[in-house]
Amino acid sequence: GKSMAEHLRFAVCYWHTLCWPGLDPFGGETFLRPWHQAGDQMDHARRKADMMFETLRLLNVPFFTFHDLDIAPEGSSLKEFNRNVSTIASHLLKKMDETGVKLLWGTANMFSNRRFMAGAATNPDPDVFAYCAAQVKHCLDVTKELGGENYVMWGGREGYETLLNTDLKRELAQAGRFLNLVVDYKHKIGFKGPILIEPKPQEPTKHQYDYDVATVYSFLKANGLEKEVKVNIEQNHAILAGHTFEHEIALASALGIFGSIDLNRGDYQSGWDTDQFAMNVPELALALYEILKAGGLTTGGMNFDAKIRRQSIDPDDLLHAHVGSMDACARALIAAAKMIEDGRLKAEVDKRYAKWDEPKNQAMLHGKESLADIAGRVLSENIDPKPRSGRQEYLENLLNTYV
Ligand code: 3MF
Ligand code: MG
Ligand code: MG
Repeated sequence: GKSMAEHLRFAVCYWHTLCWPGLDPFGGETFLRPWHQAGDQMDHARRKADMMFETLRLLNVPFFTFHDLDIAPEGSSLKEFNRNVSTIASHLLKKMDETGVKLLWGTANMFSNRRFMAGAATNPDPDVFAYCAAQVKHCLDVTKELGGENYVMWGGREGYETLLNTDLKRELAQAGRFLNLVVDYKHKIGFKGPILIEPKPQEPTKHQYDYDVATVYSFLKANGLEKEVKVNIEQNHAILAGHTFEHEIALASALGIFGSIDLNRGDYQSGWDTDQFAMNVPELALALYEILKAGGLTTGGMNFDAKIRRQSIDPDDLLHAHVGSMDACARALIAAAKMIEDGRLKAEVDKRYAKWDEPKNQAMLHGKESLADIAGRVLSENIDPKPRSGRQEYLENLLNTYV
């Protein structure tokens, strides 16, 4: 059937691949590309676009992703920025037609400019809220024009540093109104792909509102959007929230909001966007097992939201990084497929819950019995639960035979 790349729907991201020059909080750029230097900004933006397509060709990757600010210079007004974004978008569209490469998703950068320092849609200043509405409108228009299969929103500045200056209830209401406006507009222009919120805790604000999948789901529910909006799950963000990557995927799937993946890796030093390329096969196998159980990647994909390290001045490392991570994903996909086909994992789970299939337990589960009825039955039937094996070491050992 399908090739690995078709199953995994890999995407190269604009921001780490082409825009990031190797900064960290202690030092400046370590590798300057031509477009990081002085010169005509629109010329640089065109060269950057061409370099994106050259990278995609070398890697044979079917999708790319971008922020509006990655593809075009800001200029000195929103009018000029919109014009720049549209001009580069036409250039991208031409390249897409020539190569067959597609856009996995677009997104608006509402976190880099200092105007967003106290929030984007959750800013105490309504002018910032309005500005964000205008910026997202244009980015969604352009994403549609380019045939984007999703539209992503990461609330990079949607959070607070201290509650002492923050009206949390008001800010959450602003976020809800904003998302409803975006969803309404998406329907108005007939954008077919899902809107995806990307949860992340802890950075850059001290408390991010879209902390993790569970928090985003409760926010969607509170705003009546749980059928409209899905999530883009990032490996490093899951780890930063104290979860595992596979937990966030499994939870999103259980809640019916699993959308797409930003792939990278954090470690025990997670934070400040370390975003290493994911190369750990057993870890990826656990994630892909959950993705396969969730029905695979349909509109979503695997976007390499990962950066090469500051010392990787030679652009070859960018290719090695992507190839290495794709290879790890391919090996992990084979392992995950074996985990499913073999059937032993599922059999253990089925066995563990089998007692629920008994009619009296089905009745208890589906509301035919009251709490007092159940209590009466426990006493009259002398129900006395005994410890049962969870088979955990057996399963963890089994896992090692697949990878
Ligand atoms: C931050 C991120 C972001 C998002 C991006 C698109 C800059 O940790 O992961 O990357 O992925 O804004 O949603
Ligand atoms: Mg991301
Ligand atoms: Mg990230």
